[in-house]
Amino acid sequence: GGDTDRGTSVITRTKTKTQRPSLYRVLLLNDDYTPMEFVVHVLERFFQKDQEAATVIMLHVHKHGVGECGVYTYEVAETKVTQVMDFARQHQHPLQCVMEKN
Ligand code: NFA
Repeated sequence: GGDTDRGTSVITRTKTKTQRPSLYRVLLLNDDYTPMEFVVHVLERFFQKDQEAATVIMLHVHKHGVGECGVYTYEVAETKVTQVMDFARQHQHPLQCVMEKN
C-alpha cells in the first residue's frame, strides 16, 4: 500500500496584518507677538475647533510654549502646517507650526 501520512502539512496564515499609517502631531509654538485672537482663529479655521476648545489650546501654548492642534496622517499634517505658516506670514505674524512623528 501507500506510505503512511506522517502529518507533515503546515497551516499557513492567509490573513495579512492591516498596515496602519504612521500618525503625526501638529503643534503650535508660542511667541511674544502673535495676538491670542489670531491663534484662536487659526485653530477654528484649520483644525475644526470650536471657540472654547480653541481658547483652551491657545492658552496651553501661551503658558507651556507648545501645544497639540491635532493628530493626522503625514500628508494631512503637512498640509495643515503649510496652511498655517502661509496664513501667519500673510498677516505678518511670527506664529510657528510644526509636525512631529507620533
Ligand atoms: N503669547 C502670545 C501673546 O501673548 C499669544 C500666543 C499664543 C502666540 C499661542 C502663539 C501661540 N500675544
